[in-house]
Amino acid sequence: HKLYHQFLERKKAGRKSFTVLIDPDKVNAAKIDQLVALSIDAGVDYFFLGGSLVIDNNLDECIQQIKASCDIPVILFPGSPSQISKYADALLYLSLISGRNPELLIGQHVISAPAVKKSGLEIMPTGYMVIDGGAPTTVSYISNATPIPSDKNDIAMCTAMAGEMLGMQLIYMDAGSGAKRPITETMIERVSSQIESPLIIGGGITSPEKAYRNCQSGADIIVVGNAIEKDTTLIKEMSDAIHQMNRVKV
Ligand code: 1GP
Repeated sequence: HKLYHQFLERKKAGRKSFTVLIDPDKVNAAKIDQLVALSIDAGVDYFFLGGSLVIDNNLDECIQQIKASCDIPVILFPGSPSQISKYADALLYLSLISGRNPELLIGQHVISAPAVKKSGLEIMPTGYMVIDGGAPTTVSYISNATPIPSDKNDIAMCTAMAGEMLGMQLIYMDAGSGAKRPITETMIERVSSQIESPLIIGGGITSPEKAYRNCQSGADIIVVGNAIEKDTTLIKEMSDAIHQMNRVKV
């Protein structure tokens, strides 16, 4: 449990981490090279790899290419059980605890359990919570589950608490890729005050200021995908803003 141990150590030290989300369907080899070079330069902590759809089925190649040029850990963030690759370092083993779709709570896990176990990946049990991002996102549509309304802070808090007590080692609150409204700082504060597990926040984060405020509110790991696809200079700006928190503490 190498990476999870690192998450915990960082949380204990109040250190914040920045994750770049790469959707294998949206990148080609040249784009991966560019993203990796910029991420090394910016001091990015992790890569998450995954998407809701699998169009090209190039996950293995994508990860091998990343691994060939850097040692930033690659963590799978799968939209479905088919998105598993032994070349990654770890797997966010997601249960959609904000929804009431049994397939995404436990059904798909049962079907894919032998394959997941055989992969040898570090498994990170993750309570995945989709929060309403202002307009239907791919994840809210595909999951066939109602997201938590963006102003229902107590529902989010109780969901995260229940997930943690059920044994989830991470809580990931996601407004969905390209969300119009990212998760509010009030919700992040409320949830982070009641859980001890590392808290991952993503979905619709487009500015370094928002990333910084999320960290101040209790987020441990910030995930950005969409905004970076549009403007790669944001990698460095986001990374600096998030790691700024670490310097303040020291
Ligand atoms: C989506 O949390 C991630 O699952 C990141 O969202 O693409 O909007 O940054 P964005």
